[in-house]
Amino acid sequence: MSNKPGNFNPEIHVTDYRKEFEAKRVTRDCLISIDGRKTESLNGKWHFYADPIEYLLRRGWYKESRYDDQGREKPCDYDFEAMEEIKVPATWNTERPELFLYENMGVYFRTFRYKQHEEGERVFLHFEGVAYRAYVFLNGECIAMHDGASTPFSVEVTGKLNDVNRILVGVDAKRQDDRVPMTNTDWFNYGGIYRDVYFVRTPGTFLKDWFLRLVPGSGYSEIALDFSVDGSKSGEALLTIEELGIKEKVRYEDGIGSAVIKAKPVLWSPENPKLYDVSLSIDGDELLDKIGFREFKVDGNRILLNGNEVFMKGICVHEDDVYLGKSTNECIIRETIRTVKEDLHGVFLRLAHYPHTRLFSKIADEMGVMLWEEIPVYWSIAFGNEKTYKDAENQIGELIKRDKNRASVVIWSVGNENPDTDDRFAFMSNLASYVRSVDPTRAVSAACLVDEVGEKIDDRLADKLDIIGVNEYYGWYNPDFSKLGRVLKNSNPSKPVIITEVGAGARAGNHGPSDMLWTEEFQEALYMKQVKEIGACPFIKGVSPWILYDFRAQRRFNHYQEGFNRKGLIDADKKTKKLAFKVLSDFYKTK
Ligand code: GCB
Repeated sequence: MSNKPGNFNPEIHVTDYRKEFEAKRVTRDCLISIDGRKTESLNGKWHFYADPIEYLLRRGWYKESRYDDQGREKPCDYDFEAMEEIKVPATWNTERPELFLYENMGVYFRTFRYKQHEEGERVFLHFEGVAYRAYVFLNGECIAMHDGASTPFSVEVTGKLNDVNRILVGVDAKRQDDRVPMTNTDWFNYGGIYRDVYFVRTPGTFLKDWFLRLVPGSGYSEIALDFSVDGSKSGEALLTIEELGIKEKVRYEDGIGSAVIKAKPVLWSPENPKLYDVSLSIDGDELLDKIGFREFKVDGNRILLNGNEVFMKGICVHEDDVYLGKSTNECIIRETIRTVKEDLHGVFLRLAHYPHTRLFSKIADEMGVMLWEEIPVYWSIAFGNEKTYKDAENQIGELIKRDKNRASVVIWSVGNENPDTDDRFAFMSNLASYVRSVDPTRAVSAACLVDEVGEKIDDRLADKLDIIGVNEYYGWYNPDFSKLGRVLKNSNPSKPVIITEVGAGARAGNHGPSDMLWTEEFQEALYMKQVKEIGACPFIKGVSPWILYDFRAQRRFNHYQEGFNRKGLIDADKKTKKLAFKVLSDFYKTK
């Protein structure tokens, strides 16, 4: 039987309506460098409505076509200007009580003015973070679709702008098993345009991307530069680092240029986070940044920063705030890094489990703390699904593009606590190879699980990593603390190990005997036992306990948790330190 066309109404009967928009996918290849560029903000109040049945896409509301072919007005069900207003950037969950648990599509709308400044200028819309999928429409046309909740994307809109422009963004925050992450996580699934939105103007020929770093193994005496130019095939760029006496002309052909330049920079480190003012210019365009130079490498079981062995005294942190959700700000980031450096005597932060805002690594460069950056290849994602792989690779590709000039970023993590299956092995090995192919100046790692049957650190992925991350919760999920000693004794890794998670839940202010779960005393006692074992193990070269602050999680509902994971050393108020904080701080002070 075939369909009877007369009774088929595309507006209500088509089910694969997303396909045409998926063809507009933007990836890391579209991302442009905004270093030193003047941005024109689109933050502020946008109109917003919840669209769980996706009529924006399904019925083509984005076209705003209000009249039929004969000029008669259609009975339209929308008026974007009449929708209530909501803040951008912000997670909608923290903006409206009724949206607290909303995980579907939310539609954002605003208008903005544009006036050409220069003949031949190009214009790019830029989103720093939209969770999870964004469909972007400009003046009635779909211009972009982007997947990935925590990485930036750009889309060129040259020639598409009027004096007044209508922009609509459909934000789909659904959990799906083929996404990265999938449906099951231990953090809150915030939705919305929760980081900055702006547009930037560039000349017709502009610098699209650049990568500047110390050449590994050059005896700290060479700087390598790679860059790409859009709009012209060949020409000359000028690299200037005045403080180092560098003014180097570099040719580019086919839009690509590279050079290795002799230099003796003061090396960046947490103790001395030296940054240099750097400029790269071509005729009519310039990128500017403050960049630090350092060498981070693994040698046998040792981790070396600028040739000196370091113990990675760290802590994990989520991008989560009681009031702001997954949005954050400079004040919070500065106070986080200050707490780690001054109060905890640490030098390292694991930014779990997805890319945090670009501001974090900028401030970390300046304040001096080393970073582990990660993509949410978390637990059991769809390792056998090619689409999922592409999404993951694009997320880490966008992250590397965004942060590769940050001296503070020393480790790229390709995942967390994944099962040691064949599909996962292939998926994450490919990710590790991809990361190495685009950035040879950092270590590749992942937070792995212990082999609980063999009682040792043994994960097939370790072969593909530079540093083995290990999450262990002996004394908490596994009450048999003595197992940790056996695991460490049975293990003989050929690479440095960082204990990437360890911890216990405690409600701030809940006091009692040290064998009573959820008390600060229990957490304190466990930290004492843990740091003793960890500190004595020769192949453990760092630790980042779970976690600095309590954070919102949708699977934590007991009397003490009340919607929060309580393993923080500091309460969700980001102020109240629990007893265990001092244990870790004392350990780091003397280590
Ligand atoms: C883990 C996960 C982390 C969880 C933590 C916990 O192993 O990597 O995302 O939040 O344990 O508290 O259970």
